Amino acid sequence: MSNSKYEQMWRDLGLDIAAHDGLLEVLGSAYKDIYLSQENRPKGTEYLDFVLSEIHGLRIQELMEAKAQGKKVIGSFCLYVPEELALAVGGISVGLCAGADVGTKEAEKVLPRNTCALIKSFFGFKLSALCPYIEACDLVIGETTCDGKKKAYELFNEYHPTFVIELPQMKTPEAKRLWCSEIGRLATKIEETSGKEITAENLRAAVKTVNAKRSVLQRLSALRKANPAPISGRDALLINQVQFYDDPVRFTGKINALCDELEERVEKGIGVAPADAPRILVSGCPMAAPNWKVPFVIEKNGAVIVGEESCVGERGTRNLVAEDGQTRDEILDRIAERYLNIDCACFTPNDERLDHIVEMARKYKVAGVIHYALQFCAPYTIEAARVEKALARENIPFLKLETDYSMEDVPQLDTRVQAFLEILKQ
Ligand code: BJ8
Repeated sequence: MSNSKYEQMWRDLGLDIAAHDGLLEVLGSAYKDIYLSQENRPKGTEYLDFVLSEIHGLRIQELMEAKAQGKKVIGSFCLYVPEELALAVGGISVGLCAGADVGTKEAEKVLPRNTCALIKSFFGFKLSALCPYIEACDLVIGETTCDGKKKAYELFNEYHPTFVIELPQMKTPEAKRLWCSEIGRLATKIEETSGKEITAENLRAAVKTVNAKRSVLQRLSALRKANPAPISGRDALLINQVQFYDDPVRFTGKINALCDELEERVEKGIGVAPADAPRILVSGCPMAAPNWKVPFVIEKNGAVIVGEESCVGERGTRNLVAEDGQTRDEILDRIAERYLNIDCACFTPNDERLDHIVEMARKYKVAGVIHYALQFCAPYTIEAARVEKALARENIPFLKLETDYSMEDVPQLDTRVQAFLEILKQ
């Protein structure tokens, strides 16, 4: 993944070149072990290999070229931040990665050790000058989801311009009104940052672009109902991760072509795993790139992941923005409505999430659900108890994992996943 032709660009962005080279090396070898070692991958996954090989290269170059033309790059760490607004002003929306522990040491100089790995990761990337996406961002949008994130943004703002929107924690009519006004406040901020007006016309076009991207991800999900599964969970996760970085129109085209190929596979009964491989639904915290640890452990033990109830998965793609808004304000309201439907564990009550997990378990005909939560993530670790009960009522086997981004617990995860898969086979 390292490529010296981009070194000047990385220097200009202020990256720590030696540490960044080390990161690319580790990423490259993890990718080889976890992705390139898979057998019988669909040919369309070559797009993913290319994107990953150029993730800090060509894509960053594209961002820098766009910035040179006066376009703005807007970053975020959460699914509640609508990417349509940045697109409407001709900007680029980037879902910032927070899936590696390379900057943990630096992060822990500022944040308590018992902070979740995702928060330490984005802080660490910034403090260690390792992420060209963060450095390319003109503005980062934070949100009041969990306590850890919301307090971390106050500190993050001291290092990088950060604008925080208030996300309510309940879905009452009052909360909906607050959220609509927050989306309006964000729209104004993006207009100020870009020097461009958000109009009904450019917003409508942005909604169409993002809806098309989410529709193709829905198509991908539907194809995974097939048995044998036509694509691995690892590759499906990677597709869901890449959607946050790549150009949305290019991404939609490439994944549509990949889905055509998967459709053929389904017709011919070609799969990535045997038809009797245990089918698993993974549910819980988002797996931001390059966090591939748990899916690798699950699939290398002979199971196949057929769905992700996660922000990097179906939680982020199941809803589209209604396209019937006429005026700028109406379209902003439709956007607010769509995003408030997301069922993050930061909300209370959050019964929709329980319903969605059961619905997905049935839809993808899974043998069991593996709940994945990051250590110190109160919303998901606590909500896991309700998930377990909801699944027990339906007699769906459940395994709860709590982990972080280090590799130290891989043998332990391996043993627990193997034992769970044994039970599923009985
Ligand atoms: S919409 S899941 S992306 S908040 S893992 S930082 S919750 S302590 S990531 Fe999230 Fe938005 Fe919700 Fe999705 Fe806090 Fe938990 Fe850490 Fe988390």
